[in-house]
Amino acid sequence: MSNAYDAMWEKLNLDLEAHEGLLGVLGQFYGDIYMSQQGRLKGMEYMDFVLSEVHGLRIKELQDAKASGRKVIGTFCVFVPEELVLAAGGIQVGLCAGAEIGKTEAEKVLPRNTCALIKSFVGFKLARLCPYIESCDLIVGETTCDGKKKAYEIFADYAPLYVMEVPQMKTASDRALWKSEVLRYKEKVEEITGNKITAAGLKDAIHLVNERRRVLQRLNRLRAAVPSPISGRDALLINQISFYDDPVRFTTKIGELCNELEERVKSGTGVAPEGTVRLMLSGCPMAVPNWKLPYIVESSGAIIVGEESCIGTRNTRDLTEEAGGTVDEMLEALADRYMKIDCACFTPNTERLENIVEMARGLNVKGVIHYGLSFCQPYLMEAYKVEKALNKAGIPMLSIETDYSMEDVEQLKTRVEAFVEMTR
Ligand code: BJ8
Repeated sequence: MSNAYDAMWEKLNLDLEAHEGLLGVLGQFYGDIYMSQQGRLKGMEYMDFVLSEVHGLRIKELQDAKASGRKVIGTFCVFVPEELVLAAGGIQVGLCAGAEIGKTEAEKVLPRNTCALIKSFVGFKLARLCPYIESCDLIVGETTCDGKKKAYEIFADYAPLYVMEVPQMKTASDRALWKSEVLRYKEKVEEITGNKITAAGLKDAIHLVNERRRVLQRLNRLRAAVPSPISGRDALLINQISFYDDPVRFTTKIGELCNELEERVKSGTGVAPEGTVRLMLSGCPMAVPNWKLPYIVESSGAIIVGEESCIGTRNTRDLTEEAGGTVDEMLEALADRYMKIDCACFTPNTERLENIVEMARGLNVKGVIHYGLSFCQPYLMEAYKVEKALNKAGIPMLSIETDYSMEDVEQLKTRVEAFVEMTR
């Protein structure tokens, strides 16, 4: 079946047949998981539209921006400071890595026991399925987990890659290293875009990214109400879309959706039936279109009211200080803000344990589901300490280890249902 965007995708060297298959599966999956929900907010129509145009209109916007001289930079990790790209007139997109469609291709170059997220981004590139990757003038990797670090060495043979060094600890020398990496990246962004980052440009960019974080914080505060006015699936989708939609438009649209949520909270309208168990997710990021676990949880008598994840509060919790006037003051503020990220790649990582307990208490949840992707050593190992910290606070935790395949859905559902009953 031909599509209005075929010429654009062909120009981007996508495998058109396989890509059509991907869009077909995505559409069906979205219909089953999202459109089947009851009592959705009117504001979610925008998300439905963005998702339906995920490889169409948004890619066209990126191509038009490129034609006017702007550069597109892709990232895989919330450590890469978007503010620098925006300050230099570029566009940053998060490269999603939430589907297993390119797995066969990925396993030709990666060991099979690699996490699904890594296999996904390598697979998307090798199978020529992602118009975002193909639109990028630069892709930025980072030295977080060993899997990503080594996979980038292979990925670099196929795409223009730059790697930022992220420290593993949070001592003064780690902070100094990170600041020097922020500076090195600033120079790289200036070189790629051909634009010098000015104080005025950086100030605007910091404010813009903070505004997007603020609106997502507002969303989090509103969904914390009892009863929760929005499903966890919809809130996750909003967070996922925040990584690639235009930041100004996205912030406006989520502001409107929050107004609608406010009305629901005022009138005490919840999205789920009375007695639905409030749970929180914690762990590895869930990139588009990874909706497997949220769907299982929310069709097992529970509602997800928060995600302690990079596609969730880890990305929105901390704002960058906006008081700085010079480029250097603002770079210091950026370095400080990003060093607060409590990824499991850090050791020790006690802030994460504290943040999880505080979040679970604040959200008034009955339990936490810890989500670890198979072969993800940082999160799977840290789950032990997370469980200990939560149990000490009297909050039960269920640890799930899975990947992107659908083979274990029934088994997961049985475990989640038992956990939901236990917390009840
Ligand atoms: S700051 S969580 S986005 S690194 S799941 S690839 S850790 S083996 S994604 Fe992440 Fe940045 Fe940290 Fe956040 Fe490795 Fe684990 Fe795979 Fe992972």
